[in-house]
Amino acid sequence: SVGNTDSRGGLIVLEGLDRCGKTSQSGKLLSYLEGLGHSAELWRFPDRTTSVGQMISAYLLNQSQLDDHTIHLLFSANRWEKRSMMETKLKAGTTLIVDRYSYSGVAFSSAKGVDVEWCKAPEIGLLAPDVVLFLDIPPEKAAERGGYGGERYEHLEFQKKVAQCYQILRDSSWKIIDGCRGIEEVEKELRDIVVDHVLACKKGKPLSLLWS
Ligand code: NYM
Repeated sequence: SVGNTDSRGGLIVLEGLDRCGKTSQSGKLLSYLEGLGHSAELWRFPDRTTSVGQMISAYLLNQSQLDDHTIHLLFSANRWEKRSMMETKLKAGTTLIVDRYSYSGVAFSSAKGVDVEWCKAPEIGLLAPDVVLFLDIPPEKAAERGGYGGERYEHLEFQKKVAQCYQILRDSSWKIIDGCRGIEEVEKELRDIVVDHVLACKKGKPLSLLWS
């Protein structure tokens, strides 16, 4: 038998405000999936290792100034430069857990006043996530967690605007997760959702493209 040559990995995206717990939960999900014997990798955007990523990093660290549209397109380019590798990995059966994706791109830029449809346009044709896990936490609560790293965007007033912009991006691929609970409780909820989606992908759910 040729086995499941059609089975692919899942594209699992975590989104939310800064300090919502995404990064810790992404790591936990990776260990969990690997423990179950699935092939999985942890990815994040921005990917600061590429030359585009280094320009983004300098901007976030306030070491450079860029026009709002310019930085938006760099964030998008940073996803486009990873698109083919992403598709290759998924088709080879590896599940990708991705810490931030196009929704961060649109939410953070439109929070600065850039038109939402303009923000979405360069994301069209990127791979659509199988599920978006949105860790929902009020901006005030995230700010209380402390440790905003001092990068651009990391202050309460701006995060409130980002929260509103995320709202209008919600669609049927989103799961809204109450991120105010303890780390283990959130982890437990995420595990079941992710496993369901990984299995659906394995069984042949087709890949689709943004925005769909
Ligand atoms: N960010 C992230 C954007 O503004 N646009 C994007 O497309 C992405 C992926 O970068 N405050 C913002 C959100 C974060 C910041 O992300 C850096 P992180 O997860 O802190 O490295």
